[in-house]
Amino acid sequence: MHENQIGINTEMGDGKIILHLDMDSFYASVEIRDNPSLSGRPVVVGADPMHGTGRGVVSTCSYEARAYGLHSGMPISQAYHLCPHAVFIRPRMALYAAVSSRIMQILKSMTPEIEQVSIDEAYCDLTGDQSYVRASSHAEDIKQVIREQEGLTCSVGLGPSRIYAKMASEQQKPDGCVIIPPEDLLSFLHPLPVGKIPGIGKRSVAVLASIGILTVGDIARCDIQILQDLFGSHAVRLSEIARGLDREGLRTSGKRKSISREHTFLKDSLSPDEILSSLHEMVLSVCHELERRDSYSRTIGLRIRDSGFITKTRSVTLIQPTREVRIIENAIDTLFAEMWDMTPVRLIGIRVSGLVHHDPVQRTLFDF
Ligand code: TTP
Ligand code: MG
Repeated sequence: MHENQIGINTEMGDGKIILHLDMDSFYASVEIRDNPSLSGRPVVVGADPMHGTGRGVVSTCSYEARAYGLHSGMPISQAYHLCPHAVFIRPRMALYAAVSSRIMQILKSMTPEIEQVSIDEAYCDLTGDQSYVRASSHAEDIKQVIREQEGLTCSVGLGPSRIYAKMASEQQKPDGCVIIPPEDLLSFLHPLPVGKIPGIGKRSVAVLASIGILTVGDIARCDIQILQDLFGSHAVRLSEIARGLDREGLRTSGKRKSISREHTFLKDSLSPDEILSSLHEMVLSVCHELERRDSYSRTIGLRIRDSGFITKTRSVTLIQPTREVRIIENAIDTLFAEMWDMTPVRLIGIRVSGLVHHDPVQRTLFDF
């Protein structure tokens, strides 16, 4: 391995880059896409208004309808009175579900890891892009593919945690793309009204307003004891969010974050040749999988378990993500030389993580 292939990546530290994506007026946009004569008109998807006597609610409505004060959850009769000339459509759930699953497939094919949280909303981990410049061009690519393949717009936000990414994506709807790197986090957060924090509903907004707390910045400066009296066990997290300290990533099992292989010897092995040839087979298999997923790995790990079931693991982080057999093999050989203490080996395993989805070299050369 080239000496400079090993090293801790200092460009990003441990900072996550999380993307939140939310389709714009989702059900209504699908209806408009399938019937372009509706474009530009107030469109309401929901219960039958029955000329103002209908029961049930608005599922969603186009942004043109929102200009009349209509919104999701509003009684359909009220929506009818506010905007009688709107086009009222019954929901076609099977259609929206099919569109949703194609959009999630696009996200899965374009990012190493996604967490779908509703029919039209998902988080993706773009940490592997290593910089907000690269991640934002990645985000624009995603928006473009969804537009081209599905004829729909979405809004995305990028930030150092899932909650900041979500707050960012909501900032510029529809068709927005808001990037909040850590250095801009406090100036983004502090002027926002407290109700912009997901989970802070109307009641909490009113309680906070009653003691003069109107903005996220006011929460950040508020004594934690006061927040504790109001929000109990949620106070600490709320305060951290307001102070820009939250770093929560995706809530997934992490299955797609790494690829691993392991092998247990029939008889504990003392032969470096046998151990290394088994490791090299695993490297080949991992590289095939990386290729199949169109991914590259930044962190290469080795695990050795001895006959007494003591397990040691160690990893190296490469400067450039790779799926080259030679580079990964060299990293494994180096780790093995460092870790093996010549005692019998029961099990060995390798794990590649820090997966990114694009060719890092091409990105560096052509995109920036
Ligand atoms: P949202 O993403 O909350 O709303 P939206 O996509 O319609 O509009 P926005 O541009 O503000 O994101 O919800 C996604 C879909 O879920 C929405 O199109 C319809 C459905 N939905 C309901 O059926 N009832 C509701 O109360 C809400 C909020 C959404
Ligand atoms: Mg939406």
